[in-house]
Amino acid sequence: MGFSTIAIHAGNEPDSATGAVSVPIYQTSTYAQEGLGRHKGFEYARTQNPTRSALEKNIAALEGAHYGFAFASGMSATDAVLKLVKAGDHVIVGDNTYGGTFRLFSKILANYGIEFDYVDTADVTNVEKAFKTNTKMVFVETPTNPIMTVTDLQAVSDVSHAHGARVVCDNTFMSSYLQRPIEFGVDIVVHSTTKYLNGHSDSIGGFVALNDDEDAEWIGFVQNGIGAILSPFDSFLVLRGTKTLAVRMQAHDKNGRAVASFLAEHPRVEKVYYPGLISHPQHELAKRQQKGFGGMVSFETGSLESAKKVLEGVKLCTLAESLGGVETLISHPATMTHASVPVEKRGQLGITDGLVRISVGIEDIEDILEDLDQALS
Ligand code: P1T
Repeated sequence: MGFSTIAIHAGNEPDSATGAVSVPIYQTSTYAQEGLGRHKGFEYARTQNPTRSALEKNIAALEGAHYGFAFASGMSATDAVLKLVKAGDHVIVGDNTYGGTFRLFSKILANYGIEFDYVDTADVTNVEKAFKTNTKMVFVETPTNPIMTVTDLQAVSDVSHAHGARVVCDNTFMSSYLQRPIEFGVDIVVHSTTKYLNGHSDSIGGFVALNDDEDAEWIGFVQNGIGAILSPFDSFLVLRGTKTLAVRMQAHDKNGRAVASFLAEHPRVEKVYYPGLISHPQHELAKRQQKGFGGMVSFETGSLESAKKVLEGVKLCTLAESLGGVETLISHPATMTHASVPVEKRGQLGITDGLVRISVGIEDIEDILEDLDQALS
C-alpha cells in the first residue's frame, strides 16, 4: 500500500461500537469492568486509550515499525527512549540537536550517571572514534535543527551495530513522509508530533517508533510507569493531521525549495542552509536518503541587527518558536530554540546572532517571497 493509503487507513478502522468513520475522542479516565479481571482490554486511561492506540498504530505504520508509543511532548518521547540506558552507560549524540534535547541530556540526564559525548555525526568517522566500551546508544537528528546538517543513517547504523549500540533518529524535521530512518538500519525513531505530523500548530506531542520486541516492551512500561502520555484529544488531532501528511509535505517541500533558492540569490543574505541546494555539503546524501528536502531553511544575515530587522519586519510570516505547521514561522535560534546551548558551542556550530530560521508554510509561495523580500529590504 502507498504512503497516503496507510496514513488514511492505518489505525483508522470504523469505531466498533457505532461505526463512526473518524476515531472518536475517548475522553475517559477509566473503564467499567464486568467482573474481577474481566474487561474489554481497557482498564485505566494512562495505560490504554482507544484514541491513542489508533494513533500509535497509525504512526508506527508510517515509519514501517511494529510498535509505536505516543507521548505528551517530543521531549518526553526522547526522555522515554533514554530510559533504555542506565547509569554508567555512554551515549554519543549529534553536536547540533534541538536545544531542548541538548538541555535534557546535559542538564538533567547527566545528573543520573549517563555519560554523553557530542560529535558532528555528518562525518561517520567522528562517530566511530567516539565509541567507548560502555557506549549503548547513538542519538542523531538529521537534518539538524537549525544548521540542516545531514547524517548518513545507514553508515551510522552500520558502525553503531558493529559496536553493539542502538541508533536513535529524531525524524521531526523530515516527518515520516520525507524520511524513513528504519529503512536505513535505525533502531528507534523519535518525533515531536507538535511539528509536521500534527501539522497545524495546535497540539504538543511526541512519538517513539521501533521494531525490537524487548525495547518496545520497556518503552511501553516507561510510558505507563511515568505517565507522560498523549491525551485523547491530542491523539485525535495528530491522527487527523497524518491523513494529509503526504500532501502537506509535498507543499512544504515545494515552498521550501523556492524560499531557499530565493534567499541564495538575495544580496542581503550571506549564507543559506538547506540540503536541497547544490551548494549544501551533503546535498547528494540528502537526495539518496530523503524523499525531498522539506520546509526548513536557515540563513545568515550577518549580524543581530540585520536578523532583528528581518524577524521584526515580516508581516505575513509569524515570529514564533516551533515549526511544521501550515503557516510560515520565522525564528531566531540563538535567543529562542537554542538559547540553552552555551554561546561558544553555538559559535562553533554556526548558530550566530545573525542566523534566522524559517519553517516555510504552505501559503501561496508568491506571498511568502514578497514578505521576505520586503523584510530583507
Ligand atoms: O516541543 P516538543 O514537542 O517537546 O519537541 C521537542 C523537539 C524535539 N526534536 C526536535 C528536532 C525539535 O525541533 C523539537 C522542538 N523544537 C522546537 C520547538 C523548535 O522551534 O525548534
